[in-house]
Order: sequence, then C-alpha cells, then structure tokens
Amino acid sequence: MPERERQAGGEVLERTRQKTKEPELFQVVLLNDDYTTMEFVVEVLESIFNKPPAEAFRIMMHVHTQGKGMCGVYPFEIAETKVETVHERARANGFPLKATMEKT
Ligand code: TYC
Repeated sequence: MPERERQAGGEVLERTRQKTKEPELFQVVLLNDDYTTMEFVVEVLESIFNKPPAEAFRIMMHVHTQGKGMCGVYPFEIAETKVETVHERARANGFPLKATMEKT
C-alpha cells in the first residue's frame, strides 16, 4: 500500500476544492538604444503598457540613462504578447527598440 494511503487508513483522500496555482509573473523590460526617439518610447509606454504620460516619461528617461527599465509585470502569455507588440510597432516605425521578459 502506498505510504499516503496507509497514513490515511487505507482511504484515498481527495481534494474537495480545486487547488489553483498562482500564475508565474514576468517583468517586461525595455532596453535603451541610440536610434529610437524618446517620443516613440513614451508613446509605446502609454499605449502598450497603459502608463499615464508623466510615468511613461519617467520610465523612458530611466531606460535612457540606466540602459534598461521595467515597464510592467504580467503572466507569461501576456508578457510575451507585450514584447511582440513592442517589436512589431518598432519595426513598423523603423526603430530598433527591443524589449525582453524576466521571471520575477
Ligand atoms: N536613447 C534614445 C535617444 O537618445 C531614447 C530611448 C529611450 C531609446 C529608451 C530606447 O528604450 C529606450 N533617442
């Protein structure tokens, strides 16, 4: 008899409520480059990451001076889609802007 059944007196104990797992969260990180305009980065932060204008400007300046900066924390598939959307929007506008995701 498996140990878990022996300890339960031969009965198989089942969960009565569903055990839900918290989704793993990922930071989306924006990277600095020399060619993307500040205006475009602010626009990306406002439209893709829903940042208010002053916050978008602050994050853009942080990335510009520090090399990279966090723009949001999301479950895996949402983070992945945000990164793809940044790359598509950048490519469509002729900018080399890059974003990555990091597990929190
Ligand atoms: N460094 C860019 C410039 O001077 C601005 C910039 C900021 C680019 C943030 C990318 O993620 C970035 N035009």
